[in-house]
Amino acid sequence: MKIKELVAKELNQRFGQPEWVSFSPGRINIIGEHTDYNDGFVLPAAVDKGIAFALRKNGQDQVRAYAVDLKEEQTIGLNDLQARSHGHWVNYIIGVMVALKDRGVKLEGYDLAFSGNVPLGAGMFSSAALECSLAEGLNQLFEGGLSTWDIALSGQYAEHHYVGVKCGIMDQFASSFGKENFVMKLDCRSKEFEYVPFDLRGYKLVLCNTKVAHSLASSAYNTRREQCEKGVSILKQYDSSIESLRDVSMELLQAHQSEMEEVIYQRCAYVVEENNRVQQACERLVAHDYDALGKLIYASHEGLSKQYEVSCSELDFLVEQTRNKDYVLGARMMGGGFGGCTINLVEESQVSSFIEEISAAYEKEFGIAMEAYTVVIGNGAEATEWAVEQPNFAFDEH
Ligand code: GAF
Repeated sequence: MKIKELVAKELNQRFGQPEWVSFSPGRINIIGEHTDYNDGFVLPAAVDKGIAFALRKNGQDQVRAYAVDLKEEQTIGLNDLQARSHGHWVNYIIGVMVALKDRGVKLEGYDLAFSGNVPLGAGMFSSAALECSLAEGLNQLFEGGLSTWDIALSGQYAEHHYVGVKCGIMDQFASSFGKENFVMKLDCRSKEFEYVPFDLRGYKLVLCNTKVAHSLASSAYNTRREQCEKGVSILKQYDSSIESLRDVSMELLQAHQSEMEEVIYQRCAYVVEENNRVQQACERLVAHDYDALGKLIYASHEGLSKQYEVSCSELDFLVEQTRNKDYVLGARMMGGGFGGCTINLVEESQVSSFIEEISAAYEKEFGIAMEAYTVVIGNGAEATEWAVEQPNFAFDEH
């Protein structure tokens, strides 16, 4: 059963007929990691997998929320939008509701059921998909009139204040603005972006999921952000126009290397270089110069692993395994790090043997059955009125 039908059916069985069903996708990122919160550039795209919500008003002063995949129901009082214990899935729901209320959406009581087919913890950002799917669904259910940027920013608000990760905007942006067959080059400072045709001639992007998610991910993420800010505060003394690492050149950074701890210098150097790589990668993608694109992708991994130190042995192993395969042009860890996926640029005709070989090697090394996906680029967040979308949909088990 398709995911939208599944959540509609679950909502109907538990609470009643859905009014709106929303869907928002996970994302990939070709290059530009940890650049978004430094006001830099990113090159993400939405995928064809994500999170769906079915929603209906319930005329009560509470929200009844059902997590289909966890088989768990929670109740949220409309006047009790406090965060629950750290890591609880309900915090995503509460965070999005607070963000929408702050933007003037008049929320009433409602019921929801949600489910996902984006692999959890795979670094394809299921949490942004969840936030943006709910935000768009509630926006329609309560006629909030919010823009696509409002949806993305509401998701980011929930992440910052209710999940505890001071993330950039890349994931929620990609989940909201994604467009089939396009990647997006986003300037995270100006919020301007362009859709770049995604037409990999003879190549495919393949994700290899390590199936590990090391627990230090969110604390290390916030620490990296602070280290970048530290670098900026040092450099600002020499040039007051510097607001973020986006404004810093390698020359300036090198000139002041001795004034900062080595770790701060390495973090900053990675970000400055990665920003340059995004610009180059975008040009190489458009020019169908995949050899050069692949080299930039490998260089990104080097930086993430050695300078930014957000990789882990599983991700490094998967990247190393590609080095002697001449049909793989580039590979790197993707997303925040410490687990999740690698993204690989692979010759189309070799995709199956690539997956077979790398899975066997990974299992031998770590005893974990890796998962692989060939990337299909999809559209961003959307919501449809369910009765209109599915006039003849029969809830026969009700
Ligand atoms: C996570 C964050 F949510 C993004 O904002 C981004 O910083 C990414 O890590 C690293 O590029 O996905």
